[in-house]
Amino acid sequence: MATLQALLFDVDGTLADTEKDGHRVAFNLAFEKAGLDWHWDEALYGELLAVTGGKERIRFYLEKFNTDFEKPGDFDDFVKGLHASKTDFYTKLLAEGAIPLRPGVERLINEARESGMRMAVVTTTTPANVTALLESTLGPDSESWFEVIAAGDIVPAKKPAPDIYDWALEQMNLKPEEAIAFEDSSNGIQSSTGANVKTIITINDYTKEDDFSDAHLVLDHMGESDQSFSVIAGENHGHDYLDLELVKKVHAN
Ligand code: XBP
Ligand code: MG
Repeated sequence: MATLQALLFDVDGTLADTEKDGHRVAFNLAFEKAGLDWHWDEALYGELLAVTGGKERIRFYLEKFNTDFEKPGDFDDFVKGLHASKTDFYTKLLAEGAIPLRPGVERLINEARESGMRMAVVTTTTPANVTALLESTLGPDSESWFEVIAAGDIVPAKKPAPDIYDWALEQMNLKPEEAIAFEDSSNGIQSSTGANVKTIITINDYTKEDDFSDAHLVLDHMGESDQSFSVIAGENHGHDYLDLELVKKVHAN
C-alpha cells in the first residue's frame, strides 16, 4: 500500500458553497450588464451544473434551455466576453467576503500544512476564481500553500474527464495511489476516480442526490471538533470530524 503524500482539493462545492451564491449570481450580473434578459434561478442552475466550466455552461444553456436566442456571428468571442465579465463579478463578490469556507476545510488544510503533507487544487473553475477564494478566506499568501493549481482551461477536457487529475499528478510526480481527492459532485468523482485517485465526498444541496458509489467516504461536511459530520456512506473509523488521521485511514483501506 502506497503512503499518502498529497491531498487534492476540488474547489467549488468542496472548499466552499460557491455555486448558488457566487457563480450563479455572477453569471446573472454579467447577463444583465450585457443587456441580456437571461436569468438563471437556483433550480435552473442546478440543471446547468450538469456541465462544468462557465463558458461550456453558457453554451449548454443556449443549446438546451434558450434555443430561440439568435447567436451573434462572432459567437466564440461573445461567450468569452460574457464569461470574462462573469469572472470579474465573481472575483469581486469573493473579495467582498461573500462566501465562507465549508466546515472543517480550514482546519484540515492547516493540519496538512503543519504536518508537511503536500497539497494541490484540482478544479474546472477559472484560475482567478481560485486565487480570489483562497485569498479572501485563508489569507493573501495561501495560494502558495498549494504546490499545483490545476484549473480552468489547462486541459481541454474538463471534469468529468480525468485529464485535470492526470495533469496535477504528473506535475507533482505522484502516482494516483499516493494521493487522495476531496470532491462534492458526480462530475468531480468521475474525474478523480477516472484518474484512479481515492476520493472523499462532502455533499451539498446541489449534489446530495448524485451517485457516489465509487467514493471511499461520503459525508455531509468535514466537521469540526464541536460540529460532528454525518456519515452518508463508508467507514468513519470512530472519528466524528475529518482530520488527517481519518484521511490516512480512509486512504489505507
Ligand atoms: C465547478 C464548475 C465551474 C464553475 C464555474 O468546478 O463547474 O464550472 O461553476 O467556473 P469545480 P468558471 O467543482 O471543479 O471547482 O466560470 O470559472 O468556468
Ligand atoms: Mg465541485
